[in-house]
Amino acid sequence: MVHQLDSRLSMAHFYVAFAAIFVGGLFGLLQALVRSEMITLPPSMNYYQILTAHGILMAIVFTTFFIFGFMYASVARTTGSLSNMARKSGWIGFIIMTVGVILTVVMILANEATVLYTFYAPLQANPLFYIALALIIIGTYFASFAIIKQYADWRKANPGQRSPLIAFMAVATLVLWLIATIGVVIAVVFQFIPWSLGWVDEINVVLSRTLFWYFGHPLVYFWLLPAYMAWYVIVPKVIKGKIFSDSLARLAFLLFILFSIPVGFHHQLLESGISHGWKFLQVVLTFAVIVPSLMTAFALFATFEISGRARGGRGLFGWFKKLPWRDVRFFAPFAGMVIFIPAGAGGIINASNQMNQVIHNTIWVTGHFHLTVGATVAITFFGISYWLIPHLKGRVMTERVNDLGIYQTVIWVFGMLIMSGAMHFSGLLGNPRRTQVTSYNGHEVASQWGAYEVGMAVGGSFLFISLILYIILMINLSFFAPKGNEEFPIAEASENAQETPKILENWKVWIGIAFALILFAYTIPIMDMIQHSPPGSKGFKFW
Ligand code: HEM
Ligand SMILES: [Cu+2]
Repeated sequence: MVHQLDSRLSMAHFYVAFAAIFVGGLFGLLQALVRSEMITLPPSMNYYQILTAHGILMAIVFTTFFIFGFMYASVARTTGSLSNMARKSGWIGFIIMTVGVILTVVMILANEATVLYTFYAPLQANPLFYIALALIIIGTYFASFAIIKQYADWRKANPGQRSPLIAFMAVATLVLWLIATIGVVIAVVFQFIPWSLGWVDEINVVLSRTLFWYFGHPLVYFWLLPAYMAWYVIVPKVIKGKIFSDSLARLAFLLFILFSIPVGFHHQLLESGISHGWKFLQVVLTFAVIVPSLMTAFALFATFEISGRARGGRGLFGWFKKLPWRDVRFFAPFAGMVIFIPAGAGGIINASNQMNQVIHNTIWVTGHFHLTVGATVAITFFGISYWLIPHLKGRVMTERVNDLGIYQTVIWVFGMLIMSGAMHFSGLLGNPRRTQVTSYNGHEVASQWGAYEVGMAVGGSFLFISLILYIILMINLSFFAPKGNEEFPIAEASENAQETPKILENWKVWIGIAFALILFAYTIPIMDMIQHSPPGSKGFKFW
């Protein structure tokens, strides 16, 4: 059980996450309808304004709040209830993050910050927008402290013992987050805030974008790793199996830290001011991430096969049928895993220098991240919330909610396949992303995009229907479901696996290697950007 005081902390995060995904989803639907010319926005609303709000509410607010809610619960479940200090730090973090979110949204709705969620210079927002973003990040530092402190206390109290896997994974995810946010904090504090306040006239654009992507790429692993926590530790228990290998799981997480940070240039392949050699190095490091990804796929399918065979599945694939397909706790994360296969393949295309030239800044890219974060991560989070919310609220997920949850997942998958498929195909035909009107006066090339944009609107409508169902079910599970005990499933490591080597918990070694790789990949290009920078840019407001 998770202690009641810790449940409250988790639930506070979930409420914000649910509100964010609902409002953000509504904006997403509006965007899809506008692009397909089914509606026009009222004059008080600007397309790029809601696009900014959608990006931030979905990619930053929903994910971050859900992740911390899940991490607090996981750590409290496996290391015991949070210490007073950790819990206090968690609440301080929650309050700072929430104030940051409210201020961000207010600035966007006031049309003072229509700079999209990447807030690329030289677009310039109101200083309060950047200050609000800084608050969100500072809040996460209190939250990270709470979780890392709890883990450190556990290790002190249990010397020589292997820490609970899910707590280790939470800490690994936060190590990644803490290293990654250094980049965006430097950009916001030393570049954007002084520039937007008028203390300096100009901003070094390429440096600001580099610092953004130093953060922006590992950010995607900050979303993904909590989904992996569920895949590695929770799903095996749901299917009554064991964790295939504790050490493999730990090693995979550590490799994600190493290989996800020094690769931000793969988002800047078409950007001047960075020489080809350094872009090439980072692209090579990008592909290294395939290693822990395949390790994960291997370990998960091994668990599925062993568990399916234990239930009497025979033959090459007979075990597959024996998996608990009617259990949303398994079905949703499994759907996420399957979608991750084409999503990951698309990512390999994006990261490849020449192929990137074809899809760069087209809506293919948007299709890609709706498959990865919008489908894989979001669906896994849905799957988690079906059992975690009732567990935290002392209620049970009824069979009816389970079945409706499966429908909700299926509608989301269906909507995402349509919307994201349309985005991928029309992107290949050159359809730009982040563009309100794409008919270009009926130009021949643009006329091919119309049908796909209708597809995007249809897919987006399914997504929104799924979202309404999800919110209803979450309200039910939080406040109305029958009282009782819902299981928080945590699997054990297989007894056949080998002892986990001690080095895997030696953080100094791994953080040291991570910094060495980062210095290797970034020092010279960043010195270059500072020494040979072109004249800086003043701020622009196009809205
Ligand atoms: C109801 C479900 C959703 C719908 C209908 C939807 C729709 C859209 C559309 C049409 C765009 C492209 C707009 C353009 O480039 O002109 C977009 C962008 C985006 N979406 Fe979604 N989306 C949904 C869910 C999500 C989820 C779950 C996430 C992440 C957790 C997400 C993250 C993003 C991001 C980061 C952008 C890019 C914003 C930008 O370019 O600044 N979306 N969405
Ligand atoms: Cu990336």
